[in-house]
Amino acid sequence: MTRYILILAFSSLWMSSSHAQEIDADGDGLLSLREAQTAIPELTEEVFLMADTDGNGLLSQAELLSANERGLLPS
Ligand SMILES: [Ca+2]
Ligand SMILES: [Ca+2]
Repeated sequence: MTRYILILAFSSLWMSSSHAQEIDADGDGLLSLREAQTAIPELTEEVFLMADTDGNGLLSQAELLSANERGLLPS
C-alpha cells in the first residue's frame, strides 16, 4: 500500500502546494533520495537509483510513476 500512498501524495504535490513541503522539502518539484525516503522509509538507495532512469539523482513524477509500474517501489 505504501507506494500508492506515495503516488497519491506525489500527485497531489504537483497539484497542491499545501502538500509540497511535506515531501518535496526543497520545493524543486523533484524528489531526492532523502525526500523519497521521508515518504517511503523502506526505499533503498539501490531502488532509488533504478527508478532514476535519467541518472540525475532526483525522481520526477514520470520516473516515480514508471518505477511504480515496473514494481520497483516497496509495497
Ligand atoms: Ca525536492
Ligand atoms: Ca531523474
